[in-house]
Amino acid sequence: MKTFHNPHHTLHQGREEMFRGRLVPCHEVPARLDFVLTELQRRPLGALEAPTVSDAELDKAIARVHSARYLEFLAGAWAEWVAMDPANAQRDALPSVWPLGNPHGFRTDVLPHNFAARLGLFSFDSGSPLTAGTWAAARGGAACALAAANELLAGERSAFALSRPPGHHAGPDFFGGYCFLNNAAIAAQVLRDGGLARVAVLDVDYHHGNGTQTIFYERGDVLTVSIHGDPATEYPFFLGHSDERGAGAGKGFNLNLPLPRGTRFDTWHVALERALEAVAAFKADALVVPMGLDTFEGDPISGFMLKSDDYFVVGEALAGAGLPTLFTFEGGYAVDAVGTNAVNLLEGFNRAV
Ligand code: Q9C
Ligand code: ZN
Repeated sequence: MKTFHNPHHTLHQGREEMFRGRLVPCHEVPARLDFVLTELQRRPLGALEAPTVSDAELDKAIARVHSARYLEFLAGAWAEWVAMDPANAQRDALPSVWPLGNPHGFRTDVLPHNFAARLGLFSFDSGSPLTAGTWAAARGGAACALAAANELLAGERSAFALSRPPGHHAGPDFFGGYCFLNNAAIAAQVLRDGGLARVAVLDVDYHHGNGTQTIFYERGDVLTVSIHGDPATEYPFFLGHSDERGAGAGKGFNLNLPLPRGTRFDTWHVALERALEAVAAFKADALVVPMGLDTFEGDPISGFMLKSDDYFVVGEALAGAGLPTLFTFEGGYAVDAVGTNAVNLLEGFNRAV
């Protein structure tokens, strides 16, 4: 399994996020990726390289998933922020006003001139600071996803897109949940455009993959499945319930498997088997796994009880689908365990193929 790592990830380094009523140091830190890299050097799974994709190919892949006005905003946001006040160069931009969705009557079709208003229009929480290097880092992550997808299209059994910031909460035209560009969705779409008829996404992050669900909700060619903390109590709260089954041509092609906070591996594993049955019934040509390690018992912001050794079993079960498989790197905030847990999962996969 080849790993494509994002050499630009440290350019995104948020200072603080709004958390339970105060600004606290960001949970999503560069060290997360460094721990995975270190563990991969200790227990190699295959070649470890930076992606080499052309700017044109990359722009095209990103634009297949995200709207033009969102991308234009994201690419220019930091320059705008600093132009407003040179002192802003020392602070991150955090949204604080949002247009509630329908039917609350606020308009989202008119693009405000005001920067803070657009920052809110294109986001859904105050936990995801936009920084000087956010765009460059996120773009580097999309390049990893694209390179990994190309690897599968070339006939490889698996590939790993190792990047941060993560992606699965980012939607067609919004950021949030520490995510700006949806790497898993970009990879899935590249696989579709490369000729695969059906692609399944199986999201194992603790948090519901709301961005990916929204991107593919009305499509029957990409199955989205997510196992996550019940949104009744867990972030992102407003999506991820089991009655969300897709709409229009996508009806029947979204599956949510919410589990209560406190869930242990035996119960979690039953949900994984159900998810894999759905993937098999869909007759997918490839599998994309947004790999969050925040299901770990030691995670500081999550509530499942998986242990480090359980991730070997998760990897093995995923390999059992028998499909070309692409992994992205999503959550996981027990920083000093995230490398072990990620590589355990991928090693479990490798052993079983
Ligand atoms: N102010 C991922 O695991 N926490 N994202 C609440 C809101 C957000 C997690 C903070 C958790 C996001 C990729
Ligand atoms: Zn998560």
